[in-house]
Amino acid sequence: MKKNPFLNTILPLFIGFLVMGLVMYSSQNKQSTPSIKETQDQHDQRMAWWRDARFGLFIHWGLYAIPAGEWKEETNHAEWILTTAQIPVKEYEKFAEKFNPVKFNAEEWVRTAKNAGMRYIVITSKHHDGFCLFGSELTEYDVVDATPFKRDILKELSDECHKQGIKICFYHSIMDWHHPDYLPRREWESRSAEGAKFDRYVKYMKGQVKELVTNYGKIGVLWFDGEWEDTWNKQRGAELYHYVRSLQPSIIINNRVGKGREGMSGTYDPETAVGDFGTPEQEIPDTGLGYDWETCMTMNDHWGYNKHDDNWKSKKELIQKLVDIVSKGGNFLLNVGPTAEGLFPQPCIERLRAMGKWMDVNGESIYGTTASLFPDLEWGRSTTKSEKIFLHIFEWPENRILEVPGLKHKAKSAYLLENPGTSLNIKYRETGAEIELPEEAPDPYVSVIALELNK
Ligand code: FHN
Repeated sequence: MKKNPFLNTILPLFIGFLVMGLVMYSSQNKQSTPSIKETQDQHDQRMAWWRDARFGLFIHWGLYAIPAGEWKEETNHAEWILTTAQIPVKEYEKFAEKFNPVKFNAEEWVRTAKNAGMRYIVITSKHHDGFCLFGSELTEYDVVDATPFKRDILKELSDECHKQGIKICFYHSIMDWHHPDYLPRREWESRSAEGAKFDRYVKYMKGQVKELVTNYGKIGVLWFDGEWEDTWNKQRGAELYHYVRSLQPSIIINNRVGKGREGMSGTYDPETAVGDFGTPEQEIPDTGLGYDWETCMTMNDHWGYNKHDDNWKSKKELIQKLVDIVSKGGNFLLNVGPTAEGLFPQPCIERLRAMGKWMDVNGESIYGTTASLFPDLEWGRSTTKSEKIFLHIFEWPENRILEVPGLKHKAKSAYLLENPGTSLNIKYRETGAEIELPEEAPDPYVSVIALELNK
């Protein structure tokens, strides 16, 4: 029987193309990851360790530690040096050949954080420069493939965190100055954007995020950043939030995954924007925010290592900032920028040691506490925990009388947290209470009084 050319060639081809088109359409418009719903109780359970922790270590580390802030005659650069010194990507990539932090010791880093009283570590898995501190299957531009060091830093650090019982968390930048599909380009660079497909970059980024939350065990927080450019939007943020939660349902994600953050204040509307906590940066809000929040801050003026930056905050300042933040119901994420050799700068070690010494004595007034019950206290701050009120005295009153306006709670005992054997006398007044203090403040930075309340 004579073959019908239509039935035997054209129709099958047409059907083939039709099926292929449908498959491609559905994959491009695949339903985003379904939103993960949780009750308030489930949310509170998920946030519990983070709210209890109150204090964490931020680590900004990468190729930028090699120039250490210097470029030609300039000395004020840091993790933004590719952009602030307008270094072409091909030139910046050469830093990778020199990245060999032979003094990096994960056990030492984790122990230093723990001894400082920190309960979690957030380290840059990839900053804006696109360089990965982990071995990624999706790029060669990472510490395993591109450097003489060849070791997976995040693997060593996460293993050590799991071993020492401290949460490991990753900072991951949405903005990527290296990947050819990331847009927009820097306006000064000559690298063509021809052929760049932002959707293909998002696929790459989601692939790396999947590597981070599946290859390194239980992760505490995914700390996104670099979300402010117009190519990123609310829908992509929501999709990424739910995608990450689908991979590790108990993970916590900051509000920089989406577009809800209001600048450096880090505030947002948790009802309408994705993210589990607000992220004030280099600032402490005047009051609590009515939702979970964490202030991130440098110890000097740079996130990444700058060998010339000696503008270190004092031990007293850092301890008082921790207390101020926690008294307003927030967490403190304090940053270290390690050197290219893999060491914490000595001034950081000294400050972390002093904070740890203070936390050894006074940690009970920080961990698992909630915000102060009192409005402004001229002499210091306060935190609360079930049947206790803690009073943090920054300025020891010369007359040895501590006035606590608004204190109505009857305390069955009042004592110096440093010496629970002390018993301080409280007189209740119309407007509050007065506590008689010993002559000398027990702590050079912040002395704490505990009030044990009647049940
Ligand atoms: O551009 C980054 C900066 O380098 C640093 O990582 C801080 C830390 O949160 N975040 C961005 C600036 O808001």
